[in-house]
Amino acid sequence: MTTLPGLPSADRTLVMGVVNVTPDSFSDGGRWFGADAAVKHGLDLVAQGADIVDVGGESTRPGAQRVSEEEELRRIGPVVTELVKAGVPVSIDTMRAAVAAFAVQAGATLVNDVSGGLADPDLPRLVAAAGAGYVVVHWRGHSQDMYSRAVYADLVGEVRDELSRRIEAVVAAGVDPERIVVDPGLGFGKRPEHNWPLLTHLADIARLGGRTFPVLVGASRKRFLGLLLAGPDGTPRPFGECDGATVAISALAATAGAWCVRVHEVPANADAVRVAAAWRAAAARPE
Ligand code: PMM
Repeated sequence: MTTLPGLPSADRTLVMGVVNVTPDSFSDGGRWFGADAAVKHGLDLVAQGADIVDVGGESTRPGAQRVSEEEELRRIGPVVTELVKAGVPVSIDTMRAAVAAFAVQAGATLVNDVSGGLADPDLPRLVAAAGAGYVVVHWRGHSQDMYSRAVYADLVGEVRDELSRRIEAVVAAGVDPERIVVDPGLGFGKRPEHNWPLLTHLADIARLGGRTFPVLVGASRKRFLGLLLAGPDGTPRPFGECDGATVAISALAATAGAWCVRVHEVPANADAVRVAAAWRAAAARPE
């Protein structure tokens, strides 16, 4: 498995546990809104097997309105600070340079930018100066109007081309290519049916501009899983009941060589990436 400087490494896919310090996130909004609850949740995720904790203060669910920078900082500040103090590898889920600047100053080692540097042009320069890792996510616009842009003639080709252009831009801003992680951005500017071919082409998404980048997969509790598991009357399965499907995706993505899976419920996903590692090792051994 690829090792990124300053980040945990293992001979298996890593598990990133999610702490959304928001009242309205996609799947767990409101549960960890207070700083104390959020810190405790992050520590619990590590105890359950998370390798990295991803802290976010702004919901990106479809239709979500943006929060102010001050409010985002107020939400994530104490959580990042306390988790770093406790020795937890922290990733900051933000599209804002000022929020990332606070977090890396406090000791976060990965900046998870779902806009791939498009939302705030100062963010890539900040990541470069801090020497942090950078998750470059495929994205076509803010959540209010994300589906209007979900039109593709050649889905995998367009996602690869757009990711390549974002990588060129962030490298031009000074980001070390060795510290870049790519992410197909499941659900971001994607209709439910778009997510599946991206999942089955992770190796193609990893190979961009002559390099192979580590890949992060964020399928956890997303709407396309709820739709897959809809009841007989077509009602989507609620988010909280999609963890089994998330675990299946983690096993498959890890078997396909994903660097990391971003999940809300850690224990079964931590098992799944270990199963996948054993599977890959056995497949690589001669009989
Ligand atoms: N998805 C969400 C938030 N952050 N970050 C990355 N890198 N990849 C993702 O797919 C991703 C992300 C939205 O999910 P949530 O609001 O349910 O946590």
